[in-house]
Amino acid sequence: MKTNTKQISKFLSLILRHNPGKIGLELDENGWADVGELISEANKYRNQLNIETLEEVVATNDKKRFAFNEDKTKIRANQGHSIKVDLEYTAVQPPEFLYHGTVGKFREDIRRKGLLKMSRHHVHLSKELETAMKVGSRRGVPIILTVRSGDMHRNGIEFYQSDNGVWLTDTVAPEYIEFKK
Ligand code: HQG
Repeated sequence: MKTNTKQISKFLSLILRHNPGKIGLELDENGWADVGELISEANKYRNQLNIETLEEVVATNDKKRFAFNEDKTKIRANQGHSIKVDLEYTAVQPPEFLYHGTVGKFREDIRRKGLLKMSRHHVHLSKELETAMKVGSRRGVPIILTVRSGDMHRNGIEFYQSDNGVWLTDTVAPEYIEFKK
């Protein structure tokens, strides 16, 4: 079956992370939407959304953006929300260094203020350099910042890992960031 999974993924990101009200949907406090409700509300706006297409998107999404609960009656985004939801993360010990991909025009602001979560719940960091390169490339020529996450953790700052492997923290103060050049 070939459905337009990319388009559905974008639509689900909008609804499950940012604006469920757009299709009259409500998420519970942990970010879950009822699958039946999502399908019926979404189909008032778009065609082709059914349990099979949802399953396909959950299984094949390049960044594992979405997850079902155990009996597949509920679905939520794994991270990236701008609306307030409690994803019940537990704090975990980070690796010694994590990377953040951004672009040169933000460098001076980040040097002064550190990494801020902007419109998301957390600052997003990755263990792999390559992932950070991809994240930065969304905005132009990427620059990579190295975050001394081990030092942050030893100083009592908490880190979380989303279900799809993104490292999350509240803010990264400038003293923990290594700027090349
Ligand atoms: C920058 C995508 C100025 C920050 C990606 C970034 C990732 C500052 C932008 C995920 C700043 C925020 C997250 C400061 C941070 N001054 N700029 N003090 N602090 N910034 O999109 O990390 O497709 O909210 O460098 O693949 O780029 O949504 O964060 O450029 O995993 O699943 O402000 O989003 O995943 O941008 O990306 P974002 P991000 P999804």
